[in-house]
Amino acid sequence: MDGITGLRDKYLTAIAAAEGETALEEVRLAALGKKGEVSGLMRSLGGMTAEERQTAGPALNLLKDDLTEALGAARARLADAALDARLATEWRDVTLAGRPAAQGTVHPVSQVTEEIVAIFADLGFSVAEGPQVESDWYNFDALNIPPEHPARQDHDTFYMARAGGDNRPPHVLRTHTSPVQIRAMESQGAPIRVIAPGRVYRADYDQTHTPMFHQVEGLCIDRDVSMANLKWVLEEFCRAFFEVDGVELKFRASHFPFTEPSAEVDIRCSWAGGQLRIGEGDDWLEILGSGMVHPKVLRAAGVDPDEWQGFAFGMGIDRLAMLKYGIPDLRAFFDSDLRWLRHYGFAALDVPTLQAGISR
Ligand code: 2NM
Repeated sequence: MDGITGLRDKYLTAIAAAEGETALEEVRLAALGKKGEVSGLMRSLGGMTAEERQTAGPALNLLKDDLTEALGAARARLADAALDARLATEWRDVTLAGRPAAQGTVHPVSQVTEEIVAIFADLGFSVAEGPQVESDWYNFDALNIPPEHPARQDHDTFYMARAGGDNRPPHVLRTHTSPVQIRAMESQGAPIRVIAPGRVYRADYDQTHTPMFHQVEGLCIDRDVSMANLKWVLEEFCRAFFEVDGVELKFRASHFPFTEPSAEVDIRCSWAGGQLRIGEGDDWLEILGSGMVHPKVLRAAGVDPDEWQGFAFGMGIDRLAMLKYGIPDLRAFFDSDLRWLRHYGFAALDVPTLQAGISR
Protein backbone atom coordinates (compact mmCIF):
# COMPACT_ATOMS: atom_id res chain seq x y z
CA MET A 1 0.00 0.00 0.00
CA ASP A 2 2.81 2.40 0.99
CA GLY A 3 4.47 1.50 -2.24
CA ILE A 4 1.38 2.49 -4.22
CA THR A 5 1.00 5.79 -2.36
CA GLY A 6 4.66 6.48 -3.09
CA LEU A 7 4.12 5.75 -6.77
CA ARG A 8 1.06 8.02 -6.91
CA ASP A 9 3.01 10.90 -5.32
CA LYS A 10 5.98 10.33 -7.57
CA TYR A 11 4.04 10.27 -10.83
CA LEU A 12 1.55 13.03 -9.94
CA THR A 13 4.54 15.24 -9.13
CA ALA A 14 6.22 14.28 -12.39
CA ILE A 15 3.02 14.98 -14.35
CA ALA A 16 2.61 18.37 -12.70
CA ALA A 17 6.22 19.22 -13.45
CA ALA A 18 6.17 18.16 -17.13
CA GLU A 19 6.78 21.24 -19.26
CA GLY A 20 5.83 19.90 -22.66
CA GLU A 21 4.06 17.14 -24.56
CA THR A 22 7.28 15.14 -24.89
CA ALA A 23 8.13 15.26 -21.18
CA LEU A 24 4.54 14.31 -20.35
CA GLU A 25 4.69 11.34 -22.73
CA GLU A 26 7.90 10.17 -21.05
CA VAL A 27 6.16 10.19 -17.67
CA ARG A 28 3.20 8.27 -19.13
CA LEU A 29 5.51 5.60 -20.58
CA ALA A 30 7.46 5.31 -17.34
CA ALA A 31 4.22 4.68 -15.41
CA LEU A 32 1.68 3.14 -17.77
CA GLY A 33 3.65 2.11 -20.86
CA LYS A 34 4.21 -1.60 -21.65
CA LYS A 35 7.41 -1.55 -19.61
CA GLY A 36 6.11 1.02 -17.13
CA GLU A 37 6.30 0.68 -13.40
CA VAL A 38 2.53 0.55 -12.78
CA SER A 39 2.01 -1.88 -15.67
CA GLY A 40 4.72 -4.11 -14.17
CA LEU A 41 2.95 -4.16 -10.84
CA MET A 42 -0.35 -5.03 -12.51
CA ARG A 43 1.32 -7.93 -14.27
CA SER A 44 2.65 -9.13 -10.88
CA LEU A 45 -0.95 -9.51 -9.59
CA GLY A 46 -0.94 -12.93 -11.30
CA GLY A 47 1.77 -14.16 -8.92
CA MET A 48 -0.06 -13.05 -5.76
CA THR A 49 -2.29 -15.01 -3.45
CA ALA A 50 -6.01 -14.37 -3.84
CA GLU A 51 -5.95 -12.44 -0.59
CA GLU A 52 -3.09 -10.16 -1.64
CA ARG A 53 -4.74 -9.65 -4.97
CA GLN A 54 -7.99 -8.52 -3.33
CA THR A 55 -6.41 -5.37 -1.88
CA ALA A 56 -3.60 -4.80 -4.40
CA GLY A 57 -5.88 -5.17 -7.48
CA PRO A 58 -8.36 -2.34 -6.75
CA ALA A 59 -5.55 -0.13 -5.38
CA LEU A 60 -3.54 -0.52 -8.60
CA ASN A 61 -6.64 0.07 -10.74
CA LEU A 62 -7.38 3.22 -8.77
CA LEU A 63 -3.76 4.35 -9.21
CA LYS A 64 -3.95 3.72 -12.94
CA ASP A 65 -7.22 5.68 -13.23
CA ASP A 66 -5.82 8.58 -11.17
CA LEU A 67 -2.69 8.80 -13.27
CA THR A 68 -4.70 8.58 -16.54
CA GLU A 69 -6.92 11.40 -15.36
CA ALA A 70 -3.97 13.54 -14.28
CA LEU A 71 -2.28 12.93 -17.64
CA GLY A 72 -5.43 14.09 -19.47
CA ALA A 73 -5.68 17.24 -17.37
CA ALA A 74 -1.99 17.96 -17.91
CA ARG A 75 -2.35 17.48 -21.68
CA ALA A 76 -5.23 20.01 -21.72
CA ARG A 77 -3.19 22.43 -19.61
CA LEU A 78 -0.23 22.20 -22.02
CA ALA A 79 -2.48 22.65 -25.08
CA ASP A 80 -4.03 25.78 -23.52
CA ALA A 81 -0.59 27.16 -22.71
CA ALA A 82 0.61 26.44 -26.27
CA LEU A 83 -2.44 28.25 -27.70
CA ASP A 84 -1.88 31.21 -25.35
CA ALA A 85 1.73 31.38 -26.50
CA ARG A 86 0.67 31.42 -30.18
CA LEU A 87 -1.98 34.05 -29.55
CA ALA A 88 0.63 36.20 -27.81
CA THR A 89 2.98 36.16 -30.81
CA GLU A 90 0.89 35.45 -33.92
CA TRP A 91 -1.21 38.60 -34.13
CA ARG A 92 -1.91 41.10 -36.85
CA ASP A 93 -2.38 44.84 -36.51
CA VAL A 94 -5.48 45.23 -38.61
CA THR A 95 -5.21 49.01 -38.33
CA LEU A 96 -1.96 49.06 -40.36
CA ALA A 97 -2.18 50.44 -43.91
CA GLY A 98 -2.23 47.77 -46.63
CA ARG A 99 0.86 47.05 -48.73
CA PRO A 100 0.62 48.88 -52.05
CA ALA A 101 -0.38 46.36 -54.75
CA ALA A 102 0.93 46.73 -58.30
CA GLN A 103 -1.90 48.29 -60.29
CA GLY A 104 -2.70 48.37 -63.97
CA THR A 105 -3.36 51.61 -65.82
CA VAL A 106 -6.26 52.84 -67.90
CA HIS A 107 -5.43 52.57 -71.62
CA PRO A 108 -5.54 55.92 -73.47
CA VAL A 109 -8.31 54.52 -75.72
CA SER A 110 -10.44 53.70 -72.66
CA GLN A 111 -9.65 57.07 -71.08
CA VAL A 112 -10.60 59.02 -74.22
CA THR A 113 -13.72 56.89 -74.77
CA GLU A 114 -14.87 57.75 -71.24
CA GLU A 115 -14.17 61.43 -71.82
CA ILE A 116 -16.18 61.39 -75.07
CA VAL A 117 -19.06 59.50 -73.46
CA ALA A 118 -19.13 62.00 -70.57
CA ILE A 119 -19.20 65.04 -72.89
CA PHE A 120 -21.97 63.66 -75.08
CA ALA A 121 -23.91 62.52 -72.02
CA ASP A 122 -24.00 66.21 -71.01
CA LEU A 123 -25.43 66.96 -74.46
CA GLY A 124 -28.22 64.40 -74.01
CA PHE A 125 -26.71 61.46 -75.93
CA SER A 126 -26.82 57.92 -74.55
CA VAL A 127 -24.46 55.08 -75.49
CA ALA A 128 -25.49 52.30 -77.87
CA GLU A 129 -23.61 49.07 -78.53
CA GLY A 130 -23.85 46.30 -81.11
CA PRO A 131 -22.11 43.22 -82.52
CA GLN A 132 -18.64 43.41 -84.06
CA VAL A 133 -19.52 40.68 -86.55
CA GLU A 134 -22.26 42.17 -88.74
CA SER A 135 -24.42 41.13 -91.64
CA ASP A 136 -23.69 42.88 -94.94
CA TRP A 137 -27.15 44.44 -94.61
CA TYR A 138 -26.36 46.37 -91.42
CA ASN A 139 -22.76 47.18 -92.37
CA PHE A 140 -23.45 48.24 -96.00
CA ASP A 141 -26.95 48.07 -97.57
CA ALA A 142 -28.82 49.88 -94.80
CA LEU A 143 -26.20 52.64 -95.02
CA ASN A 144 -26.86 53.19 -98.71
CA ILE A 145 -23.56 51.54 -99.67
CA PRO A 146 -24.49 49.53 -102.81
CA PRO A 147 -22.87 46.16 -103.70
CA GLU A 148 -20.74 47.75 -106.42
CA HIS A 149 -19.40 50.47 -104.06
CA PRO A 150 -15.59 50.37 -103.78
CA ALA A 151 -15.71 50.35 -99.95
CA ARG A 152 -17.52 47.05 -100.24
CA GLN A 153 -15.49 45.28 -102.89
CA ASP A 154 -12.33 46.77 -101.59
CA HIS A 155 -9.83 44.53 -99.97
CA ASP A 156 -10.48 46.74 -96.93
CA THR A 157 -13.20 44.57 -95.45
CA PHE A 158 -12.64 41.40 -93.41
CA TYR A 159 -15.20 38.88 -94.65
CA MET A 160 -16.22 35.95 -92.43
CA ALA A 161 -16.24 32.40 -93.82
CA ARG A 162 -19.46 30.56 -94.77
CA ALA A 163 -19.87 26.79 -94.57
CA GLY A 164 -19.33 25.05 -97.92
CA GLY A 165 -22.52 25.18 -100.00
CA ASP A 166 -23.93 28.13 -98.01
CA ASN A 167 -24.27 30.82 -100.65
CA ARG A 168 -25.69 33.58 -98.49
CA PRO A 169 -23.53 36.73 -98.49
CA PRO A 170 -20.88 36.45 -95.80
CA HIS A 171 -20.93 38.46 -92.57
CA VAL A 172 -18.17 41.02 -92.06
CA LEU A 173 -16.17 42.49 -89.20
CA ARG A 174 -17.91 45.86 -88.95
CA THR A 175 -15.93 48.54 -90.80
CA HIS A 176 -17.59 51.38 -88.84
CA THR A 177 -20.01 51.63 -85.90
CA SER A 178 -22.85 52.90 -88.13
CA PRO A 179 -24.61 49.50 -87.98
CA VAL A 180 -25.07 50.19 -84.26
CA GLN A 181 -26.92 53.41 -85.15
CA ILE A 182 -29.15 51.54 -87.62
CA ARG A 183 -29.99 48.96 -84.94
CA ALA A 184 -30.63 51.76 -82.40
CA MET A 185 -33.05 53.50 -84.78
CA GLU A 186 -34.79 50.17 -85.46
CA SER A 187 -35.27 49.35 -81.80
CA GLN A 188 -35.84 52.83 -80.30
CA GLY A 189 -37.35 54.71 -83.22
CA ALA A 190 -37.28 58.52 -83.43
CA PRO A 191 -36.58 60.92 -81.81
CA ILE A 192 -33.18 59.54 -80.83
CA ARG A 193 -29.82 60.81 -79.59
CA VAL A 194 -27.08 58.17 -79.31
CA ILE A 195 -23.36 57.72 -79.70
CA ALA A 196 -21.78 54.39 -80.63
CA PRO A 197 -18.16 53.98 -79.51
CA GLY A 198 -16.33 50.73 -80.23
CA ARG A 199 -13.93 48.56 -82.19
CA VAL A 200 -14.01 48.55 -85.98
CA TYR A 201 -11.94 46.60 -88.50
CA ARG A 202 -10.30 47.37 -91.83
CA ALA A 203 -7.58 45.39 -93.62
CA ASP A 204 -5.01 48.14 -93.49
CA TYR A 205 -1.67 48.33 -91.69
CA ASP A 206 0.92 51.12 -91.84
CA GLN A 207 2.19 54.10 -89.76
CA THR A 208 -1.30 55.52 -89.31
CA HIS A 209 -3.57 52.45 -89.75
CA THR A 210 -4.13 49.32 -87.68
CA PRO A 211 -6.51 46.53 -88.77
CA MET A 212 -8.52 47.09 -85.57
CA PHE A 213 -9.14 50.62 -84.38
CA HIS A 214 -11.77 52.57 -82.43
CA GLN A 215 -14.48 54.82 -83.68
CA VAL A 216 -17.24 56.84 -82.14
CA GLU A 217 -20.25 57.80 -84.19
CA GLY A 218 -23.08 60.06 -83.13
CA LEU A 219 -26.67 60.28 -84.29
CA CYS A 220 -29.36 62.85 -83.53
CA ILE A 221 -32.80 62.50 -85.13
CA ASP A 222 -35.82 64.68 -84.43
CA ARG A 223 -38.44 66.66 -86.36
CA ASP A 224 -36.40 69.82 -86.93
CA VAL A 225 -32.74 68.93 -86.38
CA SER A 226 -30.50 70.76 -88.85
CA MET A 227 -26.91 71.21 -89.93
CA ALA A 228 -26.79 74.22 -87.57
CA ASN A 229 -27.43 71.89 -84.62
CA LEU A 230 -24.67 69.60 -85.93
CA LYS A 231 -22.25 72.51 -86.03
CA TRP A 232 -23.07 73.59 -82.46
CA VAL A 233 -22.83 70.06 -81.05
CA LEU A 234 -19.45 69.43 -82.69
CA GLU A 235 -18.07 72.80 -81.55
CA GLU A 236 -19.30 72.15 -78.05
CA PHE A 237 -17.69 68.70 -78.12
CA CYS A 238 -14.31 69.98 -79.38
CA ARG A 239 -14.30 72.81 -76.85
CA ALA A 240 -14.84 70.36 -74.00
CA PHE A 241 -12.60 67.59 -75.33
CA PHE A 242 -9.56 69.71 -76.28
CA GLU A 243 -10.17 72.16 -73.41
CA VAL A 244 -9.95 75.28 -75.61
CA ASP A 245 -12.67 77.90 -75.33
CA GLY A 246 -12.36 79.67 -78.65
CA VAL A 247 -12.35 76.48 -80.74
CA GLU A 248 -12.72 77.04 -84.49
CA LEU A 249 -14.01 74.41 -86.88
CA LYS A 250 -14.10 74.46 -90.67
CA PHE A 251 -16.78 72.49 -92.50
CA ARG A 252 -15.63 71.30 -95.93
CA ALA A 253 -18.18 69.82 -98.35
CA SER A 254 -17.55 66.11 -98.78
CA HIS A 255 -19.31 62.93 -99.77
CA PHE A 256 -20.47 59.87 -97.83
CA PRO A 257 -23.12 57.42 -99.08
CA PHE A 258 -25.03 57.66 -95.76
CA THR A 259 -25.29 61.45 -95.43
CA GLU A 260 -26.52 64.26 -97.69
CA PRO A 261 -25.21 66.89 -97.50
CA SER A 262 -21.89 65.70 -96.04
CA ALA A 263 -19.04 67.63 -94.48
CA GLU A 264 -15.56 66.86 -93.26
CA VAL A 265 -14.55 68.93 -90.27
CA ASP A 266 -11.14 70.50 -89.63
CA ILE A 267 -9.99 72.09 -86.38
CA ARG A 268 -7.67 75.12 -86.18
CA CYS A 269 -4.19 74.25 -84.94
CA SER A 270 -0.55 75.28 -85.03
CA TRP A 271 2.63 73.30 -85.45
CA ALA A 272 4.87 76.09 -84.08
CA GLY A 273 8.14 74.64 -82.81
CA GLY A 274 7.09 71.23 -84.08
CA GLN A 275 4.49 71.02 -81.31
CA LEU A 276 0.81 70.58 -82.11
CA ARG A 277 -1.47 73.12 -80.45
CA ILE A 278 -5.20 72.81 -80.96
CA GLY A 279 -7.28 76.00 -81.24
CA GLU A 280 -4.54 78.43 -82.34
CA GLY A 281 -2.38 79.06 -85.41
CA ASP A 282 -2.99 78.95 -89.17
CA ASP A 283 -3.11 75.22 -89.87
CA TRP A 284 -6.12 72.93 -90.05
CA LEU A 285 -6.34 69.35 -88.89
CA GLU A 286 -9.05 67.00 -90.14
CA ILE A 287 -10.78 65.39 -87.17
CA LEU A 288 -14.15 64.01 -88.27
CA GLY A 289 -16.78 63.35 -90.91
CA SER A 290 -20.43 64.30 -90.66
CA GLY A 291 -23.64 65.15 -92.43
CA MET A 292 -27.44 64.97 -92.53
CA VAL A 293 -28.55 61.33 -92.44
CA HIS A 294 -29.65 60.25 -95.96
CA PRO A 295 -33.42 59.64 -96.28
CA LYS A 296 -32.70 56.15 -97.64
CA VAL A 297 -30.75 55.34 -94.45
CA LEU A 298 -33.61 56.54 -92.25
CA ARG A 299 -36.09 54.44 -94.25
CA ALA A 300 -33.83 51.36 -94.07
CA ALA A 301 -33.81 51.74 -90.27
CA GLY A 302 -37.61 52.02 -90.11
CA VAL A 303 -37.71 55.80 -89.53
CA ASP A 304 -40.02 57.82 -91.83
CA PRO A 305 -37.88 60.45 -93.61
CA ASP A 306 -40.98 62.58 -94.33
CA GLU A 307 -41.42 63.03 -90.60
CA TRP A 308 -37.88 62.86 -89.20
CA GLN A 309 -34.44 64.20 -90.05
CA GLY A 310 -31.12 64.65 -88.31
CA PHE A 311 -27.36 64.57 -88.34
CA ALA A 312 -24.67 61.96 -87.83
CA PHE A 313 -20.92 62.12 -87.45
CA GLY A 314 -17.97 59.81 -86.98
CA MET A 315 -14.42 60.13 -85.67
CA GLY A 316 -11.43 57.99 -84.75
CA ILE A 317 -10.92 57.56 -81.01
CA ASP A 318 -7.28 56.42 -81.31
CA ARG A 319 -6.45 59.47 -83.41
CA LEU A 320 -8.16 61.77 -80.89
CA ALA A 321 -6.12 60.11 -78.12
CA MET A 322 -2.87 60.70 -80.05
CA LEU A 323 -3.75 64.37 -80.64
CA LYS A 324 -4.89 65.11 -77.11
CA TYR A 325 -2.20 63.24 -75.20
CA GLY A 326 0.75 63.59 -77.56
CA ILE A 327 1.20 59.92 -78.36
CA PRO A 328 3.28 59.63 -81.54
CA ASP A 329 2.84 56.06 -82.81
CA LEU A 330 -0.57 54.49 -83.40
CA ARG A 331 0.76 50.95 -83.73
CA ALA A 332 2.15 51.01 -80.17
CA PHE A 333 -1.46 51.34 -78.94
CA PHE A 334 -2.05 47.64 -79.50
CA ASP A 335 1.37 46.15 -78.67
CA SER A 336 0.52 45.46 -74.99
CA ASP A 337 3.98 46.74 -74.06
CA LEU A 338 3.92 47.24 -70.26
CA ARG A 339 6.45 50.09 -70.40
CA TRP A 340 4.28 51.91 -72.94
CA LEU A 341 1.14 51.23 -70.91
CA ARG A 342 2.74 52.56 -67.71
CA HIS A 343 4.00 55.63 -69.57
CA TYR A 344 0.83 56.58 -71.44
CA GLY A 345 -1.74 54.88 -69.20
CA PHE A 346 -3.89 56.76 -66.70
CA ALA A 347 -4.40 56.07 -63.02
CA ALA A 348 -7.86 54.71 -62.38
CA LEU A 349 -9.08 57.89 -60.70
CA ASP A 350 -6.96 60.40 -62.62
CA VAL A 351 -8.67 63.57 -63.73
CA PRO A 352 -7.10 63.91 -67.16
CA THR A 353 -5.40 67.17 -68.16
CA LEU A 354 -4.29 68.55 -71.52
CA GLN A 355 -0.82 67.30 -72.49
CA ALA A 356 1.84 68.94 -74.62
CA GLY A 357 1.25 68.37 -78.32
CA ILE A 358 2.98 65.73 -80.41
CA SER A 359 5.88 66.46 -82.75
CA ARG A 360 5.31 66.38 -86.48
C1 2NM B 1 -19.28 59.35 -90.49
C2 2NM B 1 -19.52 60.46 -91.30
C3 2NM B 1 -20.82 60.82 -91.58
C4 2NM B 1 -22.72 58.19 -89.74
C5 2NM B 1 -23.93 57.95 -90.33
C6 2NM B 1 -24.61 57.14 -89.46
C7 2NM B 1 -25.96 56.56 -89.59
F1 2NM B 1 -25.94 55.30 -89.24
F2 2NM B 1 -26.77 57.17 -88.79
F3 2NM B 1 -26.37 56.68 -90.84
N1 2NM B 1 -23.83 56.94 -88.39
N2 2NM B 1 -22.66 57.60 -88.57
C8 2NM B 1 -21.62 59.00 -90.27
C9 2NM B 1 -21.88 60.10 -91.05
C10 2NM B 1 -20.33 58.64 -89.98
O1 2NM B 1 -18.04 58.90 -90.16
C11 2NM B 1 -16.91 59.48 -90.73
